[in-house]
Amino acid sequence: MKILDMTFVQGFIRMADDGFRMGWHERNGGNLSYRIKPEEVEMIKNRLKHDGPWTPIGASVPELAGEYFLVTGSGKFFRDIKDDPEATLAIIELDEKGENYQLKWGLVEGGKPTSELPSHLMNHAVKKRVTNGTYRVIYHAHPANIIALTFVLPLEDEVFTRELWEMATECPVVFPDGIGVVGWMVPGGREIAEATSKLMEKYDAAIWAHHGIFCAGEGAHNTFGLMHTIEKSAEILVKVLSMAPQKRQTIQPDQFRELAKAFQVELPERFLYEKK
Ligand code: 2HA
Ligand code: ZN
Repeated sequence: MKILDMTFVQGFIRMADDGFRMGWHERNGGNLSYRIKPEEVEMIKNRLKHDGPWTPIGASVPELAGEYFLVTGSGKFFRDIKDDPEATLAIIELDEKGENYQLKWGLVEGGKPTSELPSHLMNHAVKKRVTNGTYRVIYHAHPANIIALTFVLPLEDEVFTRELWEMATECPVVFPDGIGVVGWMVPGGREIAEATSKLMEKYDAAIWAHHGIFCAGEGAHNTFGLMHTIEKSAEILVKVLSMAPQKRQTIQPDQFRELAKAFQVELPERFLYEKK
């Protein structure tokens, strides 16, 4: 089957283009990856190359040995993905140790997989384990309001989670486990990948201070929806903080507990602290 006709490729391209049109991907900002299902690999096998060099990932992910990923290319612009997927995207295979990758398709004008490949793959490894393989998408974007909040809120999981939950009633239902935050770090390497993947043990979203956010999910639709919900809530918080230093009224801890009961989600009590 033609690679570009595959449903997972179409969903990936649409998600990337939606993200661009949301304003989350200036220039080459952001990156996206999908862990391809074995039956999907089977359907495109005859259209893949198998003779390229093996290149170090920059991390070790034995849990993902032999798996295939569709990823955005390093330095490629999200703006171009829809018009030129074969030059901006790549399909890679990992070796039997999970330490090297081989290019199987894409990047026809040259290039490498995303500069954040270590973070993507380490997050995939964690999510594959903790979700029993159901999560397949990792998405990194640069949404302005989330980034803005990392300059004014304490960089604590509890504070970001609670403040974003308060901004829209649907938030605790969409991300009941909360959101993690890492302080500023150099992007692209193993260290930030380790910090992020540790947060992915507990959360589906991890904010990088003064940089952006990673979201994880089952498919393109849900993962985009999570990013969208978090950024929308961050936008409301930015507006509220711009209007007044203090909220006049907000959703209270007991109201979150009522919501949890009604929507059958568990909201960890550490996010429902009493404020002074
Ligand atoms: O330029 O977003 O974090 C791609 C990135 C790096
Ligand atoms: Zn980035």
